Amino acid sequence: MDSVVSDAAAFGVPPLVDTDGPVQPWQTDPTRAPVATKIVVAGGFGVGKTTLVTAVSEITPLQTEALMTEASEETDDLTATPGKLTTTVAMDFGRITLDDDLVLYLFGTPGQQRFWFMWDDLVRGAIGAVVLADTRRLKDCWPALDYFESCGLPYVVAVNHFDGSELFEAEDVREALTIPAHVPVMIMDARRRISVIETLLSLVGHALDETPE
Ligand SMILES: Nc1nc2c(ncn2[C@@H]2O[C@H](COP(=O)(O)OP(=O)(O)OP(=O)(O)O)[C@@H](O)[C@H]2O)c(=O)[nH]1
Ligand SMILES: [Mg+2]
Repeated sequence: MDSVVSDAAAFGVPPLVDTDGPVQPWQTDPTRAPVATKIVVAGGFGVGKTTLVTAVSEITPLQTEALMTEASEETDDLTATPGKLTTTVAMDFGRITLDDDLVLYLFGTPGQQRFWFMWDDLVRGAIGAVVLADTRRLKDCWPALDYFESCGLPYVVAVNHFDGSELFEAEDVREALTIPAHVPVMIMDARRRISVIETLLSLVGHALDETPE
């Protein structure tokens, strides 16, 4: 399996001033104290986690994509994403600054079941998670929902609407997945920056609501 780690340095503590991406006010002004938070992006295989992190990151995202070969044909169902050539084998990492001082570090999980052992490490210190879902294969997000329910991490459900698939109302998805009423469920597009930002803002708001004073 050929694997590519595009920026191994980002596995460590992210530098305050990155070598790429626009310089943010909090990086150069010592009087500003940005609020840095960690957010996890989870969901089933090929649902769009890497796409989401890439669409919104202001730095070149770290990606750990490996080419998929015929060897994984029997385990990885590509029916819904025939154009998919690679899969995440460790994590995605990106960063976005919202409202000048709120810095979100995004950690995308690998979708394949054989890499789920990494989740415990990836979620450590996170304020919340985005669970991506595809209405053509809703059950693929059950393990992520179960995981965040059982560890008590606040999460939102973001339905990544793929072109050509039937468009459902958020409330229909809530009912199908039996998501509790207080958990936000939204229809979004992981390829569109503005749509991803709306999803992240919803998660931050929800995490604040859930966090005891
Ligand atoms: N049409 C459409 N295609 C999408 C969308 N989101 C992702 N894709 C495509 O679907 C495929 C899957 O995207 P990835 O972002 O690699 O999915 P992933 O969840 O990171 O996959 P794993 O890491 O392998 O679990 C890619 O070929 C994307 O180009 C979407 O909203 N609409
Ligand atoms: Mg991925």
